[in-house]
Amino acid sequence: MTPHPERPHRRRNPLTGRTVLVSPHRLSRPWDGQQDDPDPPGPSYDPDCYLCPGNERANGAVNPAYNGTYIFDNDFSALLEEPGEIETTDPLFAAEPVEGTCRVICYSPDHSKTFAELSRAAIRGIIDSWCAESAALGARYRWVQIFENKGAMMGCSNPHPHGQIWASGHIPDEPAIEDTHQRAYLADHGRALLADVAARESEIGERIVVETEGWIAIVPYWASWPFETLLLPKTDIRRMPDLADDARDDLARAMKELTTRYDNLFRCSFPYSMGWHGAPFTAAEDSHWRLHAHFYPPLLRSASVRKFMVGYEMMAEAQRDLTPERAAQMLRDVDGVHYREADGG
Ligand code: H2U
Ligand code: ZN
Repeated sequence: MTPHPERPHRRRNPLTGRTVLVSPHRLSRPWDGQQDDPDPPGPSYDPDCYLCPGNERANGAVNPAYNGTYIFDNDFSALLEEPGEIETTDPLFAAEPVEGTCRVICYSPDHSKTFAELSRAAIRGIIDSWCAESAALGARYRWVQIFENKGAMMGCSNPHPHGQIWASGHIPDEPAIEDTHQRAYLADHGRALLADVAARESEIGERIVVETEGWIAIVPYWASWPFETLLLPKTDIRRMPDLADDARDDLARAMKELTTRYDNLFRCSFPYSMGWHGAPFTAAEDSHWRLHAHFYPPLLRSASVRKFMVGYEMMAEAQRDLTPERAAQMLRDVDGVHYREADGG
């Protein structure tokens, strides 16, 4: 299943049609295991944090004394509910109006916790909030983008565990590209693309990072980031609000294990951008869709040594040295218990 494991080759991403150049021969020796010292845990409450319970935000609003998750409208929303008037058909300077709304979701009142350190029940609470928000926003907008920027390296403004939800009347570029490719795959093969991916990867095994009864997380065959993963349901689930009670519990288990393995790899709060893609909230046919999450972590060799997507990646196509198979193996080899829990912290 691994083409020319020691020779440069190109792999195609069937979700996007993009290509990654894999150059395994450049990794002549395995990584030497050097690790940075883990950061000490921060305080559970930070009086200067704009997400902690009871604190004032940048626009003067005060957060309630919340438990579990807390969701509010982004004080600096990138999308506005009223579409503008702009419309131009100029082929060089095209623009169109947009409408939407942006929300912020605090995962926990505890400022010091990373996603992986939250209890399974707390993660289940986040999943319930994601489902409720997608259902409510999906009734008004075609696309609901749930995502998280984690860590300063990914441009996250605050270590307090939180994510974002942006809903829009239009379907943005990335999901639009995935829509096209999933639709074409179903037309060509009679099966949903990601249903086939989940089934084949479960069978092959070498790219699996976490597998539960209903979910599978893999370093995809076509991953461009070193430790990129794709989290998929094994059954026909198309959108977040379709998740039944037991599938949510099982997802909480899978996400806790996946994020724990990430944190344990370099013994740090593993930075990443993650986000959910599911069928758009339109009346259109959507049997080609499967709900899934992408995790795009920037790290390569340690808590401080990152992969840069520059040069060849910007000018030509994505490139990696470490094979997805080896990355999956490294994530499988670390402990399933978070290092801070194991250290008694
Ligand atoms: P990050 O998840 O990338 O850190 O972004 C946090 C968001 O929180 C960001 O979109 C919003 C910013 O606009 N925010 C508020 O809504 N209120 C605040 O008081 C500060 C930050
Ligand atoms: Zn805080």
